[in-house]
Amino acid sequence: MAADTDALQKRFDQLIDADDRIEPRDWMPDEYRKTLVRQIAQHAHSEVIGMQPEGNWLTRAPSLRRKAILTAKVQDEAGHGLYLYGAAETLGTPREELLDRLHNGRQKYSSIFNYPTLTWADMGAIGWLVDGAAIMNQVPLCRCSYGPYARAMVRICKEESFHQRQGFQIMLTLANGTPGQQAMAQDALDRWWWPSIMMFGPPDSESVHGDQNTRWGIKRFGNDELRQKFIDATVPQADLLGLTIPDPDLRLDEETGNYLHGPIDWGHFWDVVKGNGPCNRERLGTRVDAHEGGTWVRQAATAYAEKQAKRATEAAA
Ligand code: BYC
Repeated sequence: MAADTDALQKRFDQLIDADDRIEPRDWMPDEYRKTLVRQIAQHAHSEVIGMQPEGNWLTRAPSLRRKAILTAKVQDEAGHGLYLYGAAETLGTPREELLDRLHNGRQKYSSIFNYPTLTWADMGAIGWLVDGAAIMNQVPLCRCSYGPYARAMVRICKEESFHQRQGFQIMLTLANGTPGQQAMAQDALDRWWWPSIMMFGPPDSESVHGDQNTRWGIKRFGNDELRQKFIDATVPQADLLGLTIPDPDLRLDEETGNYLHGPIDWGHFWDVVKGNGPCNRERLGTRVDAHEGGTWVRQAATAYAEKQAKRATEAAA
C-alpha cells in the first residue's frame, strides 16, 4: 500500500516538475486537494459576494447604457462563481457543502467586498482597481497546475479585462467632468486604493500557503510581487486620470523602476478578514437571506429535472 502511494506521489511530482496539468481523476496528495478547494471556493465566494457592492447601483446608474453595462458585469461575476464552484466540485466537495462553509463563516471571501459603495464613482473605482488587481492576481492562475481551475481562469480573465476597461472609462469620464465629478472620482480612489492593495494578501513573510502553493504550481508569484506589479501598472493610470494616489510616501525608485509605497495597515486587513470590516455582517446576511429565499427555486428546479429524467426513462423503456 505504502509502495503504491510512493509511486503515485512520484508520478504527481513528475507532472508538477514538468509543469504539466493535474486532472480530476489523477491521484493527488490530500493537502494539494485541500488547499485547492480552499482557494477555489474562496475565489468563487468572492465572485458571488462581489455582486453585492455593484448590485447596489443597478437601480441608480446614471444612464440606460451604464445600467446595461453594469448589469452585464454583475451577471458575469455570477458566471465566474459558477465556473469556480464547478472547478471546486471536480475535487469532490459539493457546492452545497461549500456554500454551507461560506454561510457558517468557515470559508472566507475577499476582504475587498466588505466596503460600502457610496457614490457612482465607486463603480469606476471597483472596475479600475478591484478588477485590475484581480487580473494581475488571476492571469498567472491560467497556468495553475490544476486543469479545471486553470481553464476556468482563462475565460474569467477575458471577462475581467472588459470589467477593468469599463471601470477605467467611468473614471475617465468623471475625471474629465465637472469639479464635483472630479472630486467624486478622487474620493473613490481615496477609499478604494488601500483595500485594493490588500487584495493580494499578507506580505510573503506572513503568507501561510504561499511557498507550498508556489511549489505545487498553484500560485506562480508571491503576494508581494503581484502587489508591486499592480502598483507599478496603476500609478501611471492615475496620473493619466489626473488623480492622486492617497499615499504620501509613493515615489519612483529610479534604480528598479518600481514605485515604493508607504506602510500598509495590515492590522486593518486582518480585522476585515476576521469579519470586522464595515460591511462584513451586511454582506453575509444578504447572501444567507438570498440562499434561504431561493430554496423554493432550487426545489422546483430539482423536481422539474427529476420529472424530465423520469419521462426520458419511460420513453426509452
Ligand atoms: N481577503 O497564505 P496566504 C475578484 C487569507 S474576486 C480575505 O497568503 P493564499 C473579483 C488567506 O485565505 C477576488 N482573506 O493565502 C470578483 C489565508 O487564510 P486561510 C478573490 C485573505 O491563499 C468580483 C490567509 O489570509 N480572488 O477578484 O496563498 C468582481 C493567509 O494568506 C486575503 C481570488 O480569490 C484577502 N484579500 O493567498 C471583481 C484569487 N488574502 O485560507 C473582482 C485566487 C489572504 O488559510 N486566490 N487571505 O484561512 C488567491 O490568489 C489567493 O488565495 C490569495 C491569498 C492571493 C487571495
